[in-house]
Amino acid sequence: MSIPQLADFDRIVFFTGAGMSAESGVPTYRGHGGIWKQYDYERYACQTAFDRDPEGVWEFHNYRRGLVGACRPHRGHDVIVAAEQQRPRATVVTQNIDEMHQLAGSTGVTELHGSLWKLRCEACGATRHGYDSPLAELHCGCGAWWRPAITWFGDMLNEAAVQSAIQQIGQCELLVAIGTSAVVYPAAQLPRIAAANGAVLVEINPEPTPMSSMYQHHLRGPASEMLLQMAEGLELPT
Ligand code: BV8
Ligand code: ZN
Repeated sequence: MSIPQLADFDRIVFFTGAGMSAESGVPTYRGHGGIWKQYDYERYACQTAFDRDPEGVWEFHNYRRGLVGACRPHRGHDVIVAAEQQRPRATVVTQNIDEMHQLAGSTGVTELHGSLWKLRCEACGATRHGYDSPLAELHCGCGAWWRPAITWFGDMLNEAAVQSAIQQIGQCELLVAIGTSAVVYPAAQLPRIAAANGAVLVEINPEPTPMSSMYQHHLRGPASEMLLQMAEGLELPT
């Protein structure tokens, strides 16, 4: 079966996971070099840990800011930006918190799990979006700890983000899932909506996933190369 070409579709959703950022140098969560192999999320990346040991959680999240802050988008991100600019409606629904899509120039990004670069104060409701790495001032002006505005395990997802994702995925003609292991819910089940609506589904991942059987096309390789194979007819930045 020939590889679907982005230029042949008007409404496209790119559904991305950590594997989309792997070639940028951002560690994935699972598999080889996965960050959960080095750091137990129950100690460093969940509300209970934050309530018990905010310093430890901030030490880990400043470490992540340092890691991610040194990373840059790759050619696959450029393909997605070109599709956004040259197709009537191409958007990104991402599970990632690294803002690599935005750094590449994507403007239609829905973050299902928040952002490493966003903060919120649970005491006064203040929010902050900045790229300080490390974050030096760990307390909000009201004196409470800043909390990374990330959806940790056990957190409810941001309802507006989920509803927006469902709307985009429900209307797309092509869904391209890139670099996700499809094991974390409720995000993992969102592509099912596109399948139910008869969209064309492409899975870009060197490995199969529990959701692979739902996809008509499986591009078993790295995101940058596989996205370039879908980009005939798109003008890419030099
Ligand atoms: C929720 C941000 C309601 C955080 C993440 C018990 C208690 C509480 C909850 C649960 C529970 N049991 C189950 C749950 C639900 C839980 C869940 O699904 N757990 C799973 C593990 C079973 N979900 C939740 O907790 C969610 N909230 O359900 O709220 C609730 C509340 C209370 C109680 C019950 C229910 C919140 C989930 C969000 C967690 N936050 N990230 C942070 O970063 O610190 S999860 C994290 O993993 C990512 O955000 C992502 O969403 C998720 C999956 O990761 P992937 O992106 O897929 O990355 P991964 O490393 O796994 O895979 C990389 C893939 O890329 C691989 O397939 C690899 O082959 C591929 N790849 C590698 N290189 C490349 C490549 N592909 C292409 N190119 C390459 N070069
Ligand atoms: Zn505050």
